Amino acid sequence: MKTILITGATSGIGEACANLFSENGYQLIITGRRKDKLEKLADNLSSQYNCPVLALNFDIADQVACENAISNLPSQFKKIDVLLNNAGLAAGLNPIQEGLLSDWEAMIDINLKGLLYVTRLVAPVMTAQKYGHIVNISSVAGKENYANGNVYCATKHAVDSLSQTMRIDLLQHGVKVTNIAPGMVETEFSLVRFKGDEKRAKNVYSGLIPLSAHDIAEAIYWAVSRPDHVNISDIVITPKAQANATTTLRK
Ligand code: 8X3
Repeated sequence: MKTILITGATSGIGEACANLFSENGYQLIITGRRKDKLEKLADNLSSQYNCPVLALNFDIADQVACENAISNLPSQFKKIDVLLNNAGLAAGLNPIQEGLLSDWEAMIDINLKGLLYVTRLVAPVMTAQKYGHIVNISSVAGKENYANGNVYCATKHAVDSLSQTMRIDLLQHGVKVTNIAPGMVETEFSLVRFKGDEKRAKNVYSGLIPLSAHDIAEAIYWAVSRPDHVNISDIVITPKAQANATTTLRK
């Protein structure tokens, strides 16, 4: 049975992937900060798909917590086939001169440092076993820049860059690396970015059909389920009504 470790599995793309990978016979290691949601998801997955699930409740921005959780995995979960670096967030949408330091720090700590902490712990497992697949969730904001996106765009550009360099470093070890760059996906993303302002969050997707988390999960599952000799390097995926990070068609 293959094992996938999914960070930020309690909602959105992470949760959709948890469902899709369990449905396809994987056992899961799911991580998240929200204990209740994480445990509820673990219960649902094991009862619905009858798959082993290990729920690890910690904050990936906390390096010691990452180490405690991931370096002490039960033997059944020690062999990790796929690492899905999904945990991430956008906090605020302000011009650079008005940005909140706490927002910037949250994005740098989770989107970038958290991804690195987890990767640093899991990549040696994969290089030792001489196989594995790391999937990094970046964004169209990692390919382009938009007004007020400043630090969010910077973190996602960094993830895009890391995907490219990880692929080089891990090449000789038989470990594949895929970068996923979604456009507008209707999840908690905008609600988190706008600090719970539901009207503003809803407005982001008004007049168009956004992607669902399941749409992205399907792309990820497709990339991971290619034959061993095939590496999908990068997938940019937007709604039909979005041409790039800043151009949308609304009705
Ligand atoms: C999410 C896509 O365009 O809102 O990363 O930044 S966007």
